[in-house]
Amino acid sequence: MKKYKVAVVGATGAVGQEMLKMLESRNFPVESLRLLASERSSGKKMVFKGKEIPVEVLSAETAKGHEIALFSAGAAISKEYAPVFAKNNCFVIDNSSAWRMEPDIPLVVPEVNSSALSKDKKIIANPNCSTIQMVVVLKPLHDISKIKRVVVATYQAVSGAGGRAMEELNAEAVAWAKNEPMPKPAKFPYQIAFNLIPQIDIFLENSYTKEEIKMVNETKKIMGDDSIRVSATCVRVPVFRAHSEAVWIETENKISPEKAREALLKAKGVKVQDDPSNKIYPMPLDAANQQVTFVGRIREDISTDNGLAFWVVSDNLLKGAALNAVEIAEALIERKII
Ligand code: 25A
Ligand code: L14
Repeated sequence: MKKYKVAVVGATGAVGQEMLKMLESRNFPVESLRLLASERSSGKKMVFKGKEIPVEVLSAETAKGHEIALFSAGAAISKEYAPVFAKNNCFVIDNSSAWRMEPDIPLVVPEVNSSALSKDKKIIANPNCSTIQMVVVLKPLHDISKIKRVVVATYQAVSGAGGRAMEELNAEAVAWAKNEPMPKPAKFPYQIAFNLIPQIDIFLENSYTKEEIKMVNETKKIMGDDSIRVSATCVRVPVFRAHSEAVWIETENKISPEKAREALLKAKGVKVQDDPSNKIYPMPLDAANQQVTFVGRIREDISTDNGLAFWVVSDNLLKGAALNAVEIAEALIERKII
């Protein structure tokens, strides 16, 4: 089997570290691996398959000689460097929001739309974490009967905002336990420990946040259906890993909870955890570090005719980011694109 020259850009970040773990645990065919980050990380070493690899500084020079690059260094870095890698004949799988809504850039969740990948599309966007875990559950239902409307409330873990955000929750919890003064929030606008913050990313003119509008636009693009109406409320919760979502959908024809469960039991990347009488339902503590998306609490939405309600939980750093990126790379190989 052919092996590939792989680079990870933003390797030291919360998502970058998971990218390394996914490449290793899924036995991705790696010929060589280069780790790139900002100057802050230069000189650090990271371990891949038992070997230490030095972290190098991202530059026009280190952007050469790769076949697949996984990016998670924020939108500004992606805007600047993804085209440089692509020009060097490298497929870029980009975790930031920089390219997602560009019409010519595929936005891919392999379970849903790996057919969007092609040889001439060197930059590929990895969707927003909350969108990814929602669409892997929506797609099998959409295939039974067209989804007309989605209402979703998210409960998003702090790791979505990066490594320093995890440190912030930890420091606040420690200060609380020791009865010490709360450190001043830095990554979040308010204390997140023992609190909820109904704002992720900036507010837009229509009073939704940018995160909420990403869910609206990206869902339509990935599902290939502009007519799906989506409304989201995104909330930060004091959880380290795994986003949760309460989802309500309306379909063209009625889908019974039994039929939905049956379809989801067969769906790739999805695990049904739905046995209320035994208190079985998905929770972030159980979903952390798992490579599937969990769905439970599947029931009829009694407030409308053709409605379903359910609860979706997945590790935002894995299926929401690093795992989906590596799965896109695997799909490129499977489809003989690379
Ligand atoms: O623009 P976006 O798309 O909204 O993304 C913004 C941020 O969100 C995270 C990621 O943060 C990103 O920077 N992110 C993006 N997509 C995500 C997703 N789907 C996502 N998080 C979750 N899900 P992060 O902290 O996880 O990772 C940052 C990584 O990017 C590298 N980087 C930053 N600037 C770079 C760069 N690489 C190359 N060139 C640049 N100019 C960054 O490397 C990290 O790998 P680093 O060397 O800057 O950081 C190494 C260590 O230093 C800590 N640190 C970072 N900033 C500071 C800091 N420590 C002190 N002070 C700082 N100001 C990091 O925690 C890391 O451990
Ligand atoms: O668009 O802060 O991929 O939880 C993912 C993490 C947006 C912010 C994205 C978070 C980011 C989100």
